[in-house]
Amino acid sequence: MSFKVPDLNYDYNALEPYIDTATMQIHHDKHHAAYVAKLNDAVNGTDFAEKQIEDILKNLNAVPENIRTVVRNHGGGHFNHSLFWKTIGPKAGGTPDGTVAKAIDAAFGSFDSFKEKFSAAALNRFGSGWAWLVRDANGAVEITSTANQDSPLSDGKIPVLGIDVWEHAYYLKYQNKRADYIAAFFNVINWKEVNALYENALK
Ligand code: MN3
Repeated sequence: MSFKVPDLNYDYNALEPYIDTATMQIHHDKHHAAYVAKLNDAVNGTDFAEKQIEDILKNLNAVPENIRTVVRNHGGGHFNHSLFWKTIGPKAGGTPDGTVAKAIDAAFGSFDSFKEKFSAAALNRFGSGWAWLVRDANGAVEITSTANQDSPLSDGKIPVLGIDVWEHAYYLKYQNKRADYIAAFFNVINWKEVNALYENALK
């Protein structure tokens, strides 16, 4: 058994004009595939090849030291991107509803306040990384940011939404204008899926 890049549930061009076709194709077929290939190379022949990526990232200290950094980077890349493809989509955006909407209001006061803080976390991540909406075991949400491909799972948090702010996620269309990409991202957030991730984690 080995890790695999999940198929997209929509076409490469489905997120136009917010995320362009070429970026989707390269990001999914090349970048994500490279994380998976390097992860598989690292865990090949070990017990970790049979584990869930979530479980591996929750306890990186259990990974042998000689492959730990590779698993952290490329396993994180695999998990983070798998979540990313699911939580964006066509005919999406707008505002959340369901349980996650209530948690957002409780934590930030309003959706607009959440949007402002999430955007700031994404904009202010220096270099490559992610901004996240995460939840804890009690269902409370907060905004975090990680460098490189580090996953909130490794910090004991459950990610329910993430924005990739590596330049490969936006540079073809937005060049240096990361803020414009972040603003556009809100038009492709699949809140139904975010809510499902939030609620599944409650079980
Ligand atoms: Mn990426």
